[in-house]
Parts: sequence; structure tokens; C-alpha cells
Amino acid sequence: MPGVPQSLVGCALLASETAADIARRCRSDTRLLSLLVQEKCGDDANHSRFARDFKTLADVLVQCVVAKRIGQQFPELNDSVYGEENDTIQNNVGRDVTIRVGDTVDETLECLCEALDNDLESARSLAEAAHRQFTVDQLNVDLVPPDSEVLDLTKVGIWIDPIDSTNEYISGNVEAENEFGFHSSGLHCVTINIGVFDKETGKPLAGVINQPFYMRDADKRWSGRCYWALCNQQQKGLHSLPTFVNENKPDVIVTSSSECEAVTTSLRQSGYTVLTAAGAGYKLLCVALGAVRAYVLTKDSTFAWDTCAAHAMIVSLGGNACHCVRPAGLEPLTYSPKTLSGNRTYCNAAGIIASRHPQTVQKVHALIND
Ligand code: 2IP
Ligand code: CA
Repeated sequence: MPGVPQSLVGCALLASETAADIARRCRSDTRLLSLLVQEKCGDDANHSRFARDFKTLADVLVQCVVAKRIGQQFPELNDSVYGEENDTIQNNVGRDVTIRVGDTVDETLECLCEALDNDLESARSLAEAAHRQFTVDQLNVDLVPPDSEVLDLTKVGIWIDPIDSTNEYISGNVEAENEFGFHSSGLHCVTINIGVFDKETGKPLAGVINQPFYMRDADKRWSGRCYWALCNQQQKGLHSLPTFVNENKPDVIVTSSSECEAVTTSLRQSGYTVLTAAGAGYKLLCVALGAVRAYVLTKDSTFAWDTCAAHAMIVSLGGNACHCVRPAGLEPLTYSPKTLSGNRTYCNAAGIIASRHPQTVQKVHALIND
């Protein structure tokens, strides 16, 4: 079919657009959003970063849609697609509903009706959105992904972060771009991250990032932008990201607003301009796009699903994303399949240093650890 690449990265890219459409729909419907924001509990919550951690119906539905699409096109991957969220959400009368995307709109509608307390209109709109198919020419992407890729699917695992920066997504603020061309908070920092990795080596292989809230028109309607990259041995360097960036500007390091003052002070004293931005995926995307020189995080507040997609992009560009603090050495982050153990298993416990420039990764690692 024209505009529908047969590769895994192409499939993930088109699925990410269905996901972005759902994210925009849920966000523009205040009733939907207020009904379905739910607090995460126990091991599922990211308590090292947020006192309260939330998920939305959009998170759960997006994850199910992306997993379903990948499983439909690549049935051999059915058991190798992992997501940040579990697949249940509580409805208004306190009942847990497992979200399932069916083979037809009606099957999905039935499940969503239960989650939405029989609000048929909202459920139908979401069920239709979950089954909407896009073609590449409908996407805001700089390069069409290849029709095939050199991947051994028996070794492939996939991490999905359905909505990264859920807190920004829920608050819905909009902030102006800074002088370096990125946003420190707000809806622009929301991303959908789909990362492909090698289950044997733990290395990233490919990544897709969709930014659903990239631009707003005069009628305040949002449109998005998406990116993909391959970094498997045979296709490293194949991506839709800018290859050349203007290096003639201050060296900006982006950090979390929760980063320790001692760390940001030492980076500033070494001549870096240090700025904060929300969203681990968004900060890594800023690195991949060349808007910043590096992303530095000394804390254990990110997970495999936050980093795998952008990590693949940065590797495709010749850079890397490595552990930041000792006792971990200057080794790249790695990824493993989801098992029954809790979410902390997938935590990037020694933080992150990510840059398109390997010498920056080394320099910053030395600066923080010496
Ligand atoms: C969060 C989100 C946060 C980030 C945190 C992630 O993921 O990306 O913004 O904190 O590390 O786990 P910070 O913004 O300080 O970098 P989610 O929104 O999916 O829970
Ligand atoms: Ca996340």
C-alpha cells in the first residue's frame, strides 16, 4: 500500500501517529481528561521523581494501540512489546477495566464504554481514533523510513512510553520556546517514545519519537512532528534527524529541574550554560536534534521506556547515552525485556549523560565523578 512502509520502524512511526491523535483528542476533551486521570500506586509509581505519579486513559490506550499495531504486522513480536503502564484503569464507579484494542472498532468500543461509564459518544470517538490508520504522507516527518531493515526479529524487544511527561500533559500549559529553540516545560515536552533493542546484547537498535503537541494553529488546534532512526550495525546513520547543526553557539546542557545544585554549579563553572526542561524523552530529543550539547542526570528517575527510543537516535548520529555516576563506569545504558519483577528493574539507576559528541560524554563524566 503506498505510504505504508513495511519495516518495523515504519510500522512504529505510523502507530505513533495514531497514538498522537489519541493524545490530542483526550487532551482537547476536558471531560475525558478529568474523568480518567488516575494516581499510580506502589511499584508502578516513579516516587524518586514525583511525590504523586499519575496516568491517564490516554497513556493506557496509546500503549495498547501501539502494541496491537506492531503485533498485527509482526506477530512474532507479540510477546516482546513492553510498556511503562499496566493495561488497567479504574472507571468512575471504582471498577478496574482492562483496556483492550480489538480487531474491530465495535470490540474496542465495548471495552471503552465500560471504562467510560457508558459515555457512548466519548467512547466511540476514542475507539474510532484507536483504529485510525495514517500513511507517511500525512505525517510531519523529514524522511520516509525504509521499506525493510536488517533486524533479527527473534532477538528484538520494544519499550513503549505511551505518554512521556504525563504531568505536563495533564496540566496542559503552553510555554514559549527559549532562545536555544526548545521548551522548558508544557505540552511541547510531551512525547510518545517507541524504542527497539536487542534482547541479547541490550543495545538499542531503532527508535521512533512522536511529539503530539509541536505546533498550534490560529484556532488553537495542535499538530505534531515525528522522528525515526536506525542504529543497527548495517543501517546506523539512517534517520530523519538533522545531520548538520550549528555548533557556533553556547554549549548548553539540559537537566531535570530536580537535579542537585552542586552538579549544575560545577557544570556552569566549567563553562556550560545549564537549563532545565521537562520530560526525559524530550530532553534526549533535544540532544538528538542538536538543540543542546548534552543531557545530564545524576538521579535514578528515568527508565528503559523513557530512554530507549532517543538513545537509538543519538547512537545513529554517532553519539551515545551512558551511565553518569559511579559505581557505574562510562558504559552505555542497556535494555532488557520486561519480566514479572517490578518497574525498578528497568531504572537507569546511575543516571544519564547523553550527547551526539562522544568527547562531551567523556568530559562531563570526568567532571561529575573526579
Ligand atoms: C517521567 C517524565 C518526567 C521525568 C521522569 C520520567 O516519565 O519524563 O518528566 O522527570 O524522569 O520518568 P524530569 O522531567 O525531571 O526529567 P512519565 O511522565 O512517563 O512518568
Ligand atoms: Ca516516561
